[in-house]
Amino acid sequence: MDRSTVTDNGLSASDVTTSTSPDNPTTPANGPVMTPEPELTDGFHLVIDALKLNDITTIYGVPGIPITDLGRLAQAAGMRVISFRHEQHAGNAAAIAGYLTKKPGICLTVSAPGFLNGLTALANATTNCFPMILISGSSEREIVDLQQGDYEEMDQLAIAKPLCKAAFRVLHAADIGIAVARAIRAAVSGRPGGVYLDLPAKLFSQVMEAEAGAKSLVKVIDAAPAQLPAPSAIARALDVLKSAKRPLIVLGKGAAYAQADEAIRTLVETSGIPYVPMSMAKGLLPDTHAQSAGAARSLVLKDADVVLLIGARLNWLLSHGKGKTWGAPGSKKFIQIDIEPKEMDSNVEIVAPVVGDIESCVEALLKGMGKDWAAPPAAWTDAITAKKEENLSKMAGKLRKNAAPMDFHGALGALRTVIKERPDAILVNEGANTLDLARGIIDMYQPRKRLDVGTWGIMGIGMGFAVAAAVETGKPVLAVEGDSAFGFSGMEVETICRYDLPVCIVVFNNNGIYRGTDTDPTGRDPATTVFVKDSRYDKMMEAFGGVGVNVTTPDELLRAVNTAMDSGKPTLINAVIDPQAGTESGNIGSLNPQSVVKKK
Ligand code: ADP
Ligand code: TPW
Ligand code: MG
Repeated sequence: MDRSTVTDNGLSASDVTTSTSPDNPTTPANGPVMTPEPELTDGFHLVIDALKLNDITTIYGVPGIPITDLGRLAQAAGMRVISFRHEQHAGNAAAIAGYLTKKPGICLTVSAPGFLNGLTALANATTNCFPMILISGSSEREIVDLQQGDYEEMDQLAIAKPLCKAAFRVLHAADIGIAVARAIRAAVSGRPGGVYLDLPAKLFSQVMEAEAGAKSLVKVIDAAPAQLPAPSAIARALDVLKSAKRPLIVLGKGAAYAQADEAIRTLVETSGIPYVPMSMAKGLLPDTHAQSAGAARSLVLKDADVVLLIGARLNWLLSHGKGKTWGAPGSKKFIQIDIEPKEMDSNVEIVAPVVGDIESCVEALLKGMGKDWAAPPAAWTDAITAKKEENLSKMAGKLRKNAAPMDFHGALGALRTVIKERPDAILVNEGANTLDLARGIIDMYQPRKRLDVGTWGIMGIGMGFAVAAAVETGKPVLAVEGDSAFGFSGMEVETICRYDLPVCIVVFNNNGIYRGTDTDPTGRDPATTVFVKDSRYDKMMEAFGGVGVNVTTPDELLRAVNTAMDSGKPTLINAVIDPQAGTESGNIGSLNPQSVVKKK
């Protein structure tokens, strides 16, 4: 029997609920008056009650010892419990749920191997500033600490610590309430990120009086308090911005996360400053906005003299704020809005650091700008518009090609139309060419609708993100996946079918990683980057009762996606892409070291 179903006193967990049974006799028919039995609760129920008290209503996870009953009881208590086939995808779902809702997403795993499977997602969430809590069962402390070989023995707390913002272990049922509260606050306050909560098996069956249990719970007050910028920091930032001849705003996913959509739009429009969105900030303002310089990105990064970063780090995705991308050395002044003070001067000097939450900072800037803020010089904005038009018309021709086999542009041209017509759909995107080209080609129109591989460029987020996007928002999801990228989480198509989610997956099937044309020089094996030729990923979806479609032209692709999205049925479209069409590493070939040594 699953150890988790039996409590210390031998009752099954459901017997010791916070039952208010009316037939709990206080006065036996003939006998002395007895004090009523106190109602009991246990660790299982306290965890669930603590989450619910804090308005957390969904758990993503994989069941097993010691958390099987936790999932069952959570479901019985009205929570949504989404069971995955692998913890990494449950973790990715929790992370992106956190990003979409500003409440920590919950991932629930079993001890050691399940925990480790979830850890990649926890680390990725922390790296991307997504709030999530990985709750993992663990084995008995006494045995683990003496390394006596318990079932799934592992010192999970120590392993999780360097990969998250905070890590806590709970040993007493009476501490569950405060531990959950701390975990929530740690995940969402300041810079959001991953938190680990270690719950040893014994904790779940610890019993205490229900009344004391209820009192031990904590509803977090103001989990992510506003952090106001100093007025002097705002004045300094405005001075620098005012001096600019060629100003630029860079919007990052921190800005999208902040849900300060109106304030950000007003700042952009009041200032008249052109902006570029980072990948997941696309749609914060519609990509078709007149001030979007996305299609002239190289030009604006190189030529801008003052750059206002809003929730975007100067990491590799922005070439660390220096080098060729950013033009002549010393030609830039950076203003940075971020909630994390340590982010300032991470790569280059920040002449005007503005530390605070984005909404407060943007509102303070707006107030300081007043009504008479002068728009940037027309020479600057006109040059950007001209470059944009040139680049967009160059691209337009490529997008209309209705050839078979498809190239990336032809196929993405069709998907661009889909999102234009269905701007509230959520786009999940991973791969190399499939990612980089989709990011450039598919315009986004609404905030937080583009979810992708983020700061690490991690493959495998696809199905986890797609599930959570559908569950959390109820909107249709379009997952645009390289064939390699899809393989990392492909088994979760069963999960998508099981929960009957409105997810349409398009696999860009070019027979491999980057291209499908490599060969093993020795002629023995397949090349390291290629897959089975002409695979039919659509059959995977059919295996679980979903709809599978094979398409070879952009027109067919467009029709198939529209049908899928109208029906809301789980669908996988195998889009046959020319195996020669891609380039090594997509747009980041420059980061890919290649051997220059020729062996004889
Ligand atoms: P991108 O990859 O889109 O460039 P990053 O993940 O590099 O974005 O940067 C996001 C930044 O946003 C992080 O430095 C994070 O501290 C910051 N951030 C997240 N939420 C907020 C918020 N509410 N207020 C201010 N800064 C935030
Ligand atoms: C967890 C390395 C980056 S992109 C990619 C891999 C394996 C797949 C690219 O092929 P795909 O796309 O998806 O078919 P396309 O259109 O170019 O053919 N493991 C992890 N993360 C990363 N980033 C890798 C490996 C990688
Ligand atoms: Mg591929």
